[in-house]
Amino acid sequence: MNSNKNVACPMDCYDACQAEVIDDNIKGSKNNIVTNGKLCVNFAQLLKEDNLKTAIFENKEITLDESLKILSNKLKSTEASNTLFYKGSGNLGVMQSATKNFFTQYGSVLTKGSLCDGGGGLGIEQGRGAVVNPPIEKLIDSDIIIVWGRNFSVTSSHMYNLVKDKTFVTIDPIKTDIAKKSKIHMQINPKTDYELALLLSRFTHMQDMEDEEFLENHSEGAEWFFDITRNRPVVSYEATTGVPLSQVNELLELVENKKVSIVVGLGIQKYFEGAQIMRCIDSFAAYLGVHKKDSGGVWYLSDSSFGFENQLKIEGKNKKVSVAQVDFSSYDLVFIQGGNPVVSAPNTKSVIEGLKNSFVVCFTTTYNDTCEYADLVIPSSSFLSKRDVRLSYGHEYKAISDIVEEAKDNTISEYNLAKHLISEFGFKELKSEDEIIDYYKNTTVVHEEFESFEFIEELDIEPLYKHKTSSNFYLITGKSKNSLNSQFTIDNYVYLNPSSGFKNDDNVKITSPYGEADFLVKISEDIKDQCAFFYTGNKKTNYLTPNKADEESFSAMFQEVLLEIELS
Ligand SMILES: Nc1nc2c(c(=O)[nH]1)N[C@H]1C(S)=C(S)[C@@H](COP(=O)(O)OP(=O)(O)OC[C@H]3O[C@@H](n4cnc5c(=O)[nH]c(N)nc54)[C@H](O)[C@@H]3O)O[C@H]1N2
Ligand SMILES: Nc1nc2c(c(=O)[nH]1)N[C@H]1C(S)=C(S)[C@@H](COP(=O)(O)OP(=O)(O)OC[C@H]3O[C@@H](n4cnc5c(=O)[nH]c(N)nc54)[C@H](O)[C@@H]3O)O[C@H]1N2
Ligand code: SF4
Ligand SMILES: [Mo]
Repeated sequence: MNSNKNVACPMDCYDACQAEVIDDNIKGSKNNIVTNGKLCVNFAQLLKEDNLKTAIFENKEITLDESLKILSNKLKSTEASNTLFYKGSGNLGVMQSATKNFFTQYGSVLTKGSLCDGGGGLGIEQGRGAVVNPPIEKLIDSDIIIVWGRNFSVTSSHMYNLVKDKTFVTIDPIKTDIAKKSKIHMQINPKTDYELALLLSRFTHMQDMEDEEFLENHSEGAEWFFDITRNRPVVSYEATTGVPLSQVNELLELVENKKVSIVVGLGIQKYFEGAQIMRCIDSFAAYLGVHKKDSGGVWYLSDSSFGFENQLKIEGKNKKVSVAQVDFSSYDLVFIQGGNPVVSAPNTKSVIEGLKNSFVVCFTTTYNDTCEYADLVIPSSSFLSKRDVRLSYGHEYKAISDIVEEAKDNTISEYNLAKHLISEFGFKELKSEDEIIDYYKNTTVVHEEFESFEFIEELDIEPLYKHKTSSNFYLITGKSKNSLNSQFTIDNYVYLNPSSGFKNDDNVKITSPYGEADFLVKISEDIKDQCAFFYTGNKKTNYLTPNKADEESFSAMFQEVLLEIELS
């Protein structure tokens, strides 16, 4: 391995770690303040992955060249508008979108929305114009960190390390690692976060803690927002949110005259009205005056490419379909890159049925669950053999990747595949790799604060509890320390509270309006009663989830569902 070279962790993770090769070993960089010399277990697992060594066509091993010919011929003989380009987030380097450039020019259908952060992102955009996190220094300079629907110490372990001595408050139905480290844990009922945000705003007003200067000079609609908070008697929130008023008082006492940060995660927005819910939380933050202070602020999964011009983008008139609702069977050819929709997309049964009825190309580093349904598998080169730049959705530092290992035979990078196809079809060429990488390396985005905050002024959210029967369970999913979405060490259990009446190792059948699947039970006090918890990557969970788009952002809403559980 070449020494003194950079390696960016390619994985979909807030931390976007920078590594470097030292004496033939890959080590976390000490110069990157977030990475701070350490990498995680998932990085170690990534290095040990059994990457594809040959291409596969109709279950037979073939060479890379043969696979590229089959792909070109198939694309030439298929109507472009009957093809779909589907990109997952297995590698988040900027060079990954080279192929999207080709498929845009070719005329494929593309996807819109997200399986991840789309709803919440839209909510922030509606209030502040763009989804941008404050500089990480402001998090480090705060006194109190409210962790809202995010498993902060697990899903961004490096960001957590920078602030681990702060006082934490966690709002989560599950007793997560960070909840156990918190001074207050509000074990909230699922999909009631907007109610808690309204209640907290009401208490903020009752205790004269609102930021009058911000409300007068930097915002619009605060009175309308405050009106919504007054719609209901204060005590009625206790039953619906499951959060005692005493804890609400405790939180406000804790934050009074303190520098406050709120780190919001996916958990609050895996629902139909995810954007409205996020906007309520951001509005509470605005009301309390968390924005525009020297320290503190609100963090979410920011738009990591904000302020950069996409060097691989090309304008096209391509049709776009919601990624949550993709019907793979309606295309003659489906090209899947860096994704594993058989496990990660909602409604596994319809995903599999769809894939069985289309010509499926998987462009991937490893033979994943989706490859089982592929006609053609093209091996992507390892991240160690690709030049790239990794931007972060957690903080403002970028990571750089040089080539530290020669690409394995019969593998190809995303950039080279795109270049090859573009030349085959005589399309407009890509910029050179040097030019693209230099642009991202040399461009610094200066943080600009939003001008004015727009409060949410109307609310229309249908709570899940309204339709929940006493035998129903809420579906909750969250990331695991030992896996990265569907990659690495997968846990297929359903986790239930002891009050569920089930016991360890029970075989249960779980049913939802969208499908059913069998699971083995693990009992845990950490799970709130009436919740069924599954780690992300569980091979069965998405048999239960709706392949429908949320209200406004075309994104998935994995938790907009109620479950029935019985012994099987
Ligand atoms: N180790 C590891 N790290 C990862 C990943 C991984 O797979 N493994 N995945 C990466 C990716 S792709 C992403 S997007 C990020 C996401 O990272 P996070 O934002 O932390 O997302 P999740 O773990 O999905 O969910 C966060 C929390 O929301 C809680 N929750 C669920 N429903 C509700 C609710 O209604 N209200 C509230 N208040 N909380 C709720 C869950 O219990 C969970 O603890 O993590 C990244 N980092
Ligand atoms: N029920 C439920 N479902 C969820 C979630 C949840 O919390 N609960 N989380 C959602 C979230 S936040 C996300 S982000 C999505 C993630 O969903 P996906 O984007 O589908 O991610 P993975 O399932 O991890 O699959 C990534 C694949 O990319 C491949 N890969 C890795 N590196 C490269 C590379 O360099 N090049 C190429 N071509 N391929 C590569 C790997 O082999 C791996 O199989 O899942 C979503 N699905
Ligand atoms: S913490 Fe995240 S970015 Fe850092 S090495 Fe692990 S997976 Fe990669
Ligand atoms: Mo994600």
